[in-house]
Formats: sequence, structure tokens, C-alpha cells
Amino acid sequence: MSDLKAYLKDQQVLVDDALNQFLPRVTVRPKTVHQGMRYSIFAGGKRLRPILTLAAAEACGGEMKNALPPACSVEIMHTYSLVHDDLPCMDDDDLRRGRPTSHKVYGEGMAVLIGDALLTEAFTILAETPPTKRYDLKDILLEFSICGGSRKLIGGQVLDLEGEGKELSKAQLVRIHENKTAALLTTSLRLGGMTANATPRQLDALTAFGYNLGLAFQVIDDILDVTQSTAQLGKTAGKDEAVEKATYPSILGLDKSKNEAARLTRKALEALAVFGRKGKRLEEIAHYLLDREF
Ligand code: GRG
Repeated sequence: MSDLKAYLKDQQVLVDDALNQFLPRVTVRPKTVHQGMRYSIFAGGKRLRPILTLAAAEACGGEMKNALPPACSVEIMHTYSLVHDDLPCMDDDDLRRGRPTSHKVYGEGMAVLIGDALLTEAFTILAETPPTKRYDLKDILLEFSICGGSRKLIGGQVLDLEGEGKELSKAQLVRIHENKTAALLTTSLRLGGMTANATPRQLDALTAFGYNLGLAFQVIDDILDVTQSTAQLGKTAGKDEAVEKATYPSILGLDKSKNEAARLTRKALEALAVFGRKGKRLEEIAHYLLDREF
């Protein structure tokens, strides 16, 4: 596992360097929005999604440098969703990645624009992805845009908003998180595979892995919200219970939620068989996420 820790650190540095290269400098006018974009991007964060993109490319025999543009795009789309999700009209949060949220620093109107600018920039960077024999830029663009749109990411947020203050069934909760959480993890992996000219069978395997890993990740996120401190998480702990949000622990209880996360992780791991030894990093990441503490 210590080898994995070193690998994760190296990948984080690689992604951060690429993000630094791709994003507009703070001196570009208007400076406020570019400062705000970098404030949220470089606030920390595990860089899970871009690391998955790079590891999926590796599993399919591709080159890391070709996967860097989509790796940055998925991290930027993720960060935009956090900036907007934290707004007072959404989840109303003051703390993210251990820092005051974007609207606390820049004001609400500017935080909306910072989120918009991040999402738009994600497409600009995605356009740098080199096409492969099986996947042209249109395939890559559609994978990314459908994931971020009303059918997935935004659709999940809509269901989340509509479910506020209601008792939800497990099936309804799963539907929210398939879209809010699992969709972007799946797209992160699939884009990595596409840059490596993945076979349809490999792409299906990445999809099944991403779906189950994404749901497992959310179950753990819900568990950590109950069991960890604000300092440990870098975001407000106990928030779900405080706003009476339906979560895995609130529906299943803590023990059954832990079993559910382990079951989903097992399903995710089964999907990796097609990669043989090349799927080792993805396998290690799945184990690591199940045991994570923040
Ligand atoms: C379009 C506004 C809008 C929302 C879409 C993705 C989303 C829905 C909202 C973002 C907030 C949220 C609770 C997402 C669920 C996925 C999740 C657990 C995100 C946290 O991801 P980590 O732990 O965060 O990878 P870091 O900071 O490490 O990158």
C-alpha cells in the first residue's frame, strides 16, 4: 500500500502541473475570475477523478500524456460542481477542501461565474485530447458533455433537490448517486480508456468498474459524514443529518452501509478481470477508497 501512496502522490503532482499549465494565469483579465478558478482548483482535493483517468489509460496500454487533457477536464468539471453545490441556494456550505467556499471569498454572483468559467474551460482543455483509431474528438466530447448535463450530473442534482426533506427509498437514493457521483467517475475512466484506443470490451469493463466504484465511493462518503470530524474531512461533518438528508446510513444504518460499500467494491473489482495485471492500479485504488478516512 505504501507503493500506492507514492503512486497517488506522483499522479497528483502530474495532474496539478498540467492543471497549472492549462488554466488561465491569474494575471489574465478579468483577474478576479481567474484567481477564483485557481482558488478552488488548487485548494487541495484528492484528485481521484483524474487519477482514475490516468490509471484507466494505463490499464488499456495507453500513454499518460495523451490522457492528461481529459484528466484535467474531469477534475475541473468536478470542481465547478462543488463551487455551485456549495452556494447558499444549493447546499449552502462554508467550508470545502479545508478552505472557505468560493462564495464566502468572492461573493455569490462571482462564485456562480467562477463555476461557469470552470465548466467552460473544461471543454477548452478537452479539445486538446488526441483522437485514436476508435475514438475521435466527437466521441470524447459527447462522453464528457452527456455526463455533465441534465441526464447525469445535473439530473442527479435535480433529484437531490426534489428529494430534500422527504423520506427516500434505497432505490431512489441509488438513482441520485448513479447520476451525481458514479457518472463522473465512470466518465473519468472511460475517457482514459478512449485515449488508449480501448476495445469495446475494455470500455464496458471500465463502465461496470466505474458504476460500482462510484456508488461505493458515495456510501463511504455518507459514512464519513457521520463518523469523521470537520477537520479530517475539510468540509462540514454531520451536515447530512443536520439538514435531514437521506443517506445510506440513514436508510440502512451504519453496519449495513459498510457491508454495502464492501459489496459494491467487490463488484467493481470483478469487472477488472479483463485487464489482467495491467488493472493492478485500478484494483489498488478501489481497495484504498474503501478504507479511506477522508
Ligand atoms: C451541477 C451544481 C451541480 C451539482 C451536480 C456533483 C454534484 C451534483 C454536486 C457536488 C457535491 C457532491 C456532494 C457530490 C457527490 C460526490 C462527492 C462525494 C464529491 C466529493 O468528492 P471528493 O471526495 O472531493 O473526491 P475532493 O475535494 O477530494 O475532490
